Amino acid sequence: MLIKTRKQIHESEVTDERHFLNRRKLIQGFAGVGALASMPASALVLPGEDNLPRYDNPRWLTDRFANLATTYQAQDKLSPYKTAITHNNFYEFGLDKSDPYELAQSFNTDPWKIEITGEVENPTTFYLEDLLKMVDLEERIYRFRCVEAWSMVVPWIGFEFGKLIKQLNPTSKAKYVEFVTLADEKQMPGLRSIWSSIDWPYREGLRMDEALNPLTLLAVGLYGQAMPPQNGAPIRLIVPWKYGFKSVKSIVAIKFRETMPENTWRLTAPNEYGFYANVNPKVDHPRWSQATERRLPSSLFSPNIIDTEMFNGYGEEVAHLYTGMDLRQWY
Ligand SMILES: Nc1nc2c(c(=O)[nH]1)N[C@H]1C(S)=C(S)[C@@H](COP(=O)(O)O)O[C@H]1N2
Ligand SMILES: [Mo]
Repeated sequence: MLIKTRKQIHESEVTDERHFLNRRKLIQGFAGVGALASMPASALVLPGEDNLPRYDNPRWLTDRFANLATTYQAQDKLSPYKTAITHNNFYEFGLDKSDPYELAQSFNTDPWKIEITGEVENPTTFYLEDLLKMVDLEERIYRFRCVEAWSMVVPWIGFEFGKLIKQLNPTSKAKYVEFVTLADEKQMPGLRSIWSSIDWPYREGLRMDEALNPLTLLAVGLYGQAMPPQNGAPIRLIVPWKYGFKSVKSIVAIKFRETMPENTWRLTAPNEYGFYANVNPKVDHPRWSQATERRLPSSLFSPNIIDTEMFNGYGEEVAHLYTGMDLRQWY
């Protein structure tokens, strides 16, 4: 079954999550009194641990975050908020894990347009604000496993991509979906770097049945807040059973296609990264094992190594998509 509802949060699971849970308690405290809608957002801004930034804008978005249902919850302990917003891969802002946090804070993402093109009844360019009026937001706590063998557990806010697809009416020729990230040299120092061998913009793709799978999320927030720039503001894909590079950030175009799209990491190193990129402990990366992962936070003295699960533990929901496929060949 897909939908597992949060019963009760145990204090022991969440000691690191002060911001998130303080906020949640606040929100629950106001639920039912009708006071929340009229409160200024700043009243919910809590002082951050280590003065970490918070992301409570834009209001038209975060106003919708009150009383969201948690519709899916990994049993794992959440990663610290600090880890989620400071340990990032977003090559448009640089190659180091700390670059996106350090260099993306002034990234301008409102207003934001998304172009819907290709094999679809009415190709349209939407303002994100209008696109989000078509869907309900929910919170989902997913494991997130990077191909580099580290992982996190993050509470995302977003909506099921499949529910949007159905409203966009793709044609019968639509067999794949391609996603394209913004490529703006003025705002993204990584695009100007002479060290970058990437053919921008960053692109990714899914097969149609993968895109329609109920686990596939378009996320606009995390930890009860708007998506931080370093995590792919204002809207990104989350495909929890695949390696993190499939979860493309800062999406400006979604194209329905008859043919399999290219994806950035496969273009860059085709013998190392494929199109499917399903988390698979039995198929190693040519340069390292994928049998285990470092669950962040991880340090030299406390590496926190755990076994990697097939499909990142989401086999019940997605294994049927790949029956009859040799996942060693289709890596
Ligand atoms: N546009 C874009 N999307 C991207 C990337 C990137 O460099 N550019 N990196 C990917 C990789 S390799 C990972 S592991 C995740 C990281 O997401 P996070 O920084 O929110 O943890 O984003 C993915 N999406
Ligand atoms: Mo990654």
